[in-house]
Amino acid sequence: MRSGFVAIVGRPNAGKSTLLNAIMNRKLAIISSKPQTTRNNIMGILTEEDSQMIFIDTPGIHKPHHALGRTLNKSAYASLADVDLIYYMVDASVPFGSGEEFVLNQIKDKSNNIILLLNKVDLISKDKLMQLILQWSKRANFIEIFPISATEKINVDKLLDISRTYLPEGPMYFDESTICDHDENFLISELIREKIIWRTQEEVPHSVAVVIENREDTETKTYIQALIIVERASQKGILIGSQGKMIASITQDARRDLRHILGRRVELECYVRVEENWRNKESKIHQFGIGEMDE
Ligand SMILES: Nc1nc2c(ncn2[C@@H]2O[C@H](COP(=O)(O)OP(=O)(O)OP(=O)(O)O)[C@@H](O)[C@H]2O)c(=O)[nH]1
Ligand SMILES: [Mg+2]
Repeated sequence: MRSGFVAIVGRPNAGKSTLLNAIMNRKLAIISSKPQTTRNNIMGILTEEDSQMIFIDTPGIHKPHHALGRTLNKSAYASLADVDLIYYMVDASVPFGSGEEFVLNQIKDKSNNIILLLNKVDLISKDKLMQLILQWSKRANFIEIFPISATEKINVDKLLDISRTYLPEGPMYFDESTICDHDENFLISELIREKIIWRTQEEVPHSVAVVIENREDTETKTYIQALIIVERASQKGILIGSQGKMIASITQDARRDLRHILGRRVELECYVRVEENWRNKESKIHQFGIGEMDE
């Protein structure tokens, strides 16, 4: 059988997590229109008749302003080591600039097996796409340049077919029932964080961490207590909202999703705590489950 690892890397907001979910046909990673949504490498393991492909979604590579940002970049770079294939994803709907150039320079010499994914082609014209393909083909030696749309699932199956041909003959790395390297509580905390990102603006989405404090499963129900950590008292105020309306809405959004994903009734309680400046404290970042655990 053919098997191997495929890292999905690129700038924040390119659509990496959307692609992982599209490939896996289920939600393993959270998505938002705001940059720096993903904070951990997330493996999606796709086992088929005669192949096993392990996709690694990574945090967007960016210019860091905190210890947190450095941790995110480090995870993305770590994914590049020992993979068989790299998907370098760019957002085809935004112009090429210094941020992209920086990422390109970090990646282009890391492997001979880089597929450039021009994502969000649903947003651009055919002419524009032709132009982009020409421009990108001069920037580095990609083994393929692939226009895709992760949301519309344009060319995703074709991408998988071609990717398989670049993987070596190899073993099954995971048994076929394993689809992700994180446990259910990770997904639960991430879904809560997603709802917070969706409902808040500016610095708040970036200042939030979520930790599952307690979980109990009975015959019919799952009880979850989640701790939401923010950096400042003002952010705590925003998250709770007047008369607790904001936290109630977030809790309700998350509970709806969790009920669907866990397939059972869910009771969710969320608390908010201030941890001053946690994004600059390595020990807190680690404690909140961010970054690669074996580093
Ligand atoms: N129109 C369009 N939007 C897309 C496509 N793929 C992703 N998006 C949107 O782009 C935004 C970012 O998607 P994500 O998947 O969260 O991006 P990411 O690369 O994982 O971002 P980080 O985790 O911050 O690095 C979301 O609003 C997606 O819905 C696409 O093919 N077409
Ligand atoms: Mg992401």
